Amino acid sequence: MSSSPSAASMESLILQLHEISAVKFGNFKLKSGIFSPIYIDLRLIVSYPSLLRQISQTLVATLPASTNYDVVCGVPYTALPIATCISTSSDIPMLMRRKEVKDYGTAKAIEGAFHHNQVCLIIEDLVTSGTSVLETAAPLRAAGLKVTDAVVMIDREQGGRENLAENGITLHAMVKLTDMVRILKEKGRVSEETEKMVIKFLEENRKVSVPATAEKVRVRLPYGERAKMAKNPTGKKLFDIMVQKETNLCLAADVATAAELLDIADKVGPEICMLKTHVDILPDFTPDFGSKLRSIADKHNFVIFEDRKFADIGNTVTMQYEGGIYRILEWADIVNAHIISGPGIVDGLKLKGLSHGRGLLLLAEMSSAGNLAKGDYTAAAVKIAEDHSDFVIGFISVNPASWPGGAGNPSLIHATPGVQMVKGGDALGQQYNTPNSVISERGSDIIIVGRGIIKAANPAEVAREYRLQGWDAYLISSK
Ligand code: 5BU
Repeated sequence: MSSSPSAASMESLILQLHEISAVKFGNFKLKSGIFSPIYIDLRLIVSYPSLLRQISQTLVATLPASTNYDVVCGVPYTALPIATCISTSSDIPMLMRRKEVKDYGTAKAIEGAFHHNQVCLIIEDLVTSGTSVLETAAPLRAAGLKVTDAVVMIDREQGGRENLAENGITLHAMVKLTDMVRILKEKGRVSEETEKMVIKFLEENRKVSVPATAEKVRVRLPYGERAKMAKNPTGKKLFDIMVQKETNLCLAADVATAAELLDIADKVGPEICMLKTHVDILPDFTPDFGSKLRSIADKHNFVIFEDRKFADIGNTVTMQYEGGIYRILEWADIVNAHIISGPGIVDGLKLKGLSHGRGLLLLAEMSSAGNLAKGDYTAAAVKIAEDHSDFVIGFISVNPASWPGGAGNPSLIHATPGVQMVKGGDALGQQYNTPNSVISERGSDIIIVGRGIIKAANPAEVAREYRLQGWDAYLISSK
């Protein structure tokens, strides 16, 4: 049970925050880019344990008694110690959201034990636009948790409450910025002039909007809705197939011969939305391979993805795509490319592929240990995809929920390799996550499974099991 914090305890807290210089007056640039006459840095509170304890108690008391929650999660980093205090003193378990996922292959977006449909209270130190709360809510929701309330120490009254309400989150604030400044003035800590400057600033900056990228991750749209948004015909077809066949499984058909590949494609075909090839590993490749695979793809309604990983300059990839022995352009609906050579590679592939209705996946992340596709590199892939969304249908990703702004534009698809029923890896750096982790925790759309299926005694049966696990994970993580 909670009761509203008393005016006296609130005043005392505010004065203490001012005393430790967690609240400063001057001219400061905020995270959102605007300049403010007041700056609040609550990171300092970890140095004052008694203040930290009082703040945590007051935050809990701020919540209406009717607020229900099973777990708490602090927005990293400042609110983490506050959430920890609340967790230990209220005996409510805590979760942690990873802000930077250093090793995309093994790390989870959410740490801690939880169940599907549990309610998670978000704890934050300061809310301006509400973006940080939304960035924490997105992976929690993607993991199947419910997020309905957030409690914050200070509400800057700059649109955060409204932005969060639009996303189904009620904001409870310990104190509003104007009330805080008024109390500081009443207690002789700041001048009337300073108070007026702060009020004027707030009036001029009533609404700080949420960046478009943060908004896009709020809701995981159903594949069917995303099919309508896709600009590329193959991207649209892929989403449509996923809905029709209730599958987000891609088979990585890394078998020894073309004959075996055609055989497994026919057997596993009913379970998959996409079949991935490495055509250059087939010793018995013949020019009619493409047309034979195409007829199996048409029979079972899946798309063909040649995992060619183009990486050269634009002019060279046009020839590699169309020519040589393999004539990939003729039979592969989808190919992929590294962006190491810059956006010219997309222009080159598009020159050949677009008129054939083909699509391209960009390698934004990789599944292997120690790979270099992360951070700015991943962000560059996102930018190139946005600039070429008529041809780029999405990404090879490993943990899109952890990207700044989350999985991003819903018209683009995420396909993730490195999937098996149990976590682990191989001797050569491959790292595996489970279908549920990939789809519901990491926010991807398609699981790419190779050895997990092809080495099984009965690949079709095991593929069915992967399909069901992948589809279940999709159902629980979308609304
Ligand atoms: P596995 O047998 O499930 O480990 O096969 C994974 C497949 O996905 C294999 O064909 C790889 O070439 C491919 N792959 C990958 O594993 N990791 C990546 O980052 C990319 C592709 Br891109």
